[in-house]
Amino acid sequence: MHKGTARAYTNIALIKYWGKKDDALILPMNNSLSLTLDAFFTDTTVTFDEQYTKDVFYLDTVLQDEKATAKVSRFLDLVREKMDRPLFATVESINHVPTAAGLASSASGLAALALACNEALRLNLSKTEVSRLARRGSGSACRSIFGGFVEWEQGTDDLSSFARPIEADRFEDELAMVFILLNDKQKDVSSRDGMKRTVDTSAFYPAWVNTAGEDLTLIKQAIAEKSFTKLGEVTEANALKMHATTLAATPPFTYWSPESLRAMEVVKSLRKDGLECYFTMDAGPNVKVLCKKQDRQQIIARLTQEFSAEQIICALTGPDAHSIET
Ligand code: 2P0
Repeated sequence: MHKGTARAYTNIALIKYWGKKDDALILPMNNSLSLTLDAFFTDTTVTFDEQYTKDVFYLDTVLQDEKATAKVSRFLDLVREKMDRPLFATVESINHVPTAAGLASSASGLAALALACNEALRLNLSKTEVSRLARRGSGSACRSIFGGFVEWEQGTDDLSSFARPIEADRFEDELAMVFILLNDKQKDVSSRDGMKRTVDTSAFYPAWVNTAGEDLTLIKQAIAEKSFTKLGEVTEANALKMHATTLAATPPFTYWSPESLRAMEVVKSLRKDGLECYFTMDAGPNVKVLCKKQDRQQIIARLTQEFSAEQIICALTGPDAHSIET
């Protein structure tokens, strides 16, 4: 029996990953840059055993159906390529995400699974190699191997596409991300399908690719200068640009709901009142608010005047993914 357990934290991109140049290898069209967060994480135990006759997957102690298990099996196949004698596995994942938050994250999930496999099989992969492996499961998972600010270098092939931490002289410790939870329903268009449709059909997509590099340069300057204003402005603009590409896709779609727009307006009004904060959004209606850690209580207080307290969750910067002794 070969058993390993690992914990990985979710991450939110400030410069988004949006579109692949290689669907099979999950190579992105542009570099992305994220902040790893402490509030949401996944603990995964994987056990490979000679006795097993198939892969089995439990999520939050519930046995998963064939479809969910097949996804895990496809990832395990990549790991089995590294084994002399391939074995089936049991995967047990616990998502430490507030219930009904709609934030079950493939990033923390696949990052924890990749690292747990490394532990179980004593593969002795470097963090870079674990990041590459996690990327094959879900692109954004490669960033969850590291804490703090993380850049995913797009690369040109399987070897050169991985994430690495960005040295920021502890600037990341001055930040917080406040989540406004607006909808916990399954989304209509998955991020995987949404980005593919956008790459294939959106007239705005070339503009996204052409300007992603500039946005990355600007945000790295902001980090180097520890300029919160610059960091926030680039973050917000980049998110808006990503979401603009979906409106020009065929058929068009958006992840925004009326409540998302309301939340964005609230963020703008907080800013007008001198509480500096900026929004970002991903492949769903929830709005995430980037702010200074020292301002977070005031911002939470203002947001709870507009939304219910259960809808507001605050995260600080999170650490590297790590193995857990069982
Ligand atoms: C991101 N998203 O950078 C972007 C912004 C969603 C919007 O990474 O197909 O689940 O498994 O590589 O990683 C979500 O996409 O997609 C994502 P796959 P993934 O965080």
